[in-house]
Amino acid sequence: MIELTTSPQAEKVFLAGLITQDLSRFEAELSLDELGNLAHAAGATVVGSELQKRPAPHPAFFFGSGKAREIGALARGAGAGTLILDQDLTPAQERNLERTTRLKVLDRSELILDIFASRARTREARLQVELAQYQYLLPRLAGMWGHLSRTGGGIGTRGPGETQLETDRRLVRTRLSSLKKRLRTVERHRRLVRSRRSSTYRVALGGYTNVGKSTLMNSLARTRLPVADQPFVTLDSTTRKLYLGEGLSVLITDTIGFVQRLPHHLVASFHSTLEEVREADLLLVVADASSPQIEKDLVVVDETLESIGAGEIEKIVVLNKMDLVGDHRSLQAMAARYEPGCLSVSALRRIGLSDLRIMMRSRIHTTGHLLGYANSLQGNGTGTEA
Ligand SMILES: Nc1nc2c(ncn2[C@@H]2O[C@H](COP(=O)(O)OP(=O)(O)OP(=O)(O)O)[C@@H](O)[C@H]2O)c(=O)[nH]1
Ligand SMILES: [Mg+2]
Repeated sequence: MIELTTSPQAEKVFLAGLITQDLSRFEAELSLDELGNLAHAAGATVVGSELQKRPAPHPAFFFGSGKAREIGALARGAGAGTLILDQDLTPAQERNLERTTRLKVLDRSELILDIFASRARTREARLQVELAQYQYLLPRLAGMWGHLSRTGGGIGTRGPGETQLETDRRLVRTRLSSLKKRLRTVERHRRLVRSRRSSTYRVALGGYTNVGKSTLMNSLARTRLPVADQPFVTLDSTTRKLYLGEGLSVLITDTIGFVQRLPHHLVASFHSTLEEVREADLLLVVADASSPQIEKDLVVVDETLESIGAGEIEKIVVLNKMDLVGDHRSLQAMAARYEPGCLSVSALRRIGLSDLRIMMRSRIHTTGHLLGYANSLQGNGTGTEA
């Protein structure tokens, strides 16, 4: 287990969001709770929050301008130096809000990008996060320089600012194309490794973040992947051979989790990591059975899988953390909703794992021959590294 703690000088942040026609108060509150968890994962302390009811975001200020001033005063009064918005902002909204509230303003995408940047460990994950960050930055450069020339004001700021903007745009574009080139090399390597494994049946763990995917991988395949009660602990993919009994072995991959409104830049730049999911023959869609949000989370997972081209892959829904659910009837009712191909387990307490292996075997027997996986159906590996 890795330690992910908040530093004593944690940045104090205030959270804010909208209740709109598409988002009820209850949903907006749950979403704000999740934003709080994300802020905590980024090392911040949440000192307060506020929601405003509006049919749609104000095009210039996001909130009404009076409400924006009020939120600024509330946040500064609570000691916050940063305001984090639950929805995404246009570059103009972000700039106007910074001026009105006199706070540093971040939106949900920036916060998620920040967590990814601090957690990325492998070369591939770092390249992918950097690519997403620069893509996010590019349309905002103009505002940054406009902002500087306004605040700096006076002689000598505007001209150099604009020249600098062109220079910066060029630098960012050059960096973007170099990152894309380096990622293509990593992707080629990954494809090569995958093509060597192409005769073996592939299973991928997918699901919302923090539901226990890596814990399940560790329990099934005897890996020692980092696990923590934090979102986005896993940002890479790890593949191992897994023996399922009765002469069947498969490759199993643990990878990145999803969250609602995952920034599209991130989904696009994590293309090669997510390819491990897209190319799987079977997905174990892991869900947290103890979460009050389970149904909504599963909808987000389905939508994300669809958006990355993995919507049609065979699935088993794994209701994890069953040890935290006291009411077994509600668990059975939940499992019945996702039948056929759903079962309850506890990855941590190793409950239900044999049933999961049996269910996987039966799926592979139904589809593996059709897919021509001779190795899977004859292998006898023992969970060693692939
Ligand atoms: N009680 C209980 N806790 C569990 C179980 N499985 C996982 N956890 C806990 O849930 C938290 C998240 O587990 P991870 O395995 O890191 O979850 P993940 O889905 O890989 O999360 P990310 O990689 O961050 O997306 C950790 O604190 C685990 O100890 C379970 O069956 N029961
Ligand atoms: Mg994980």
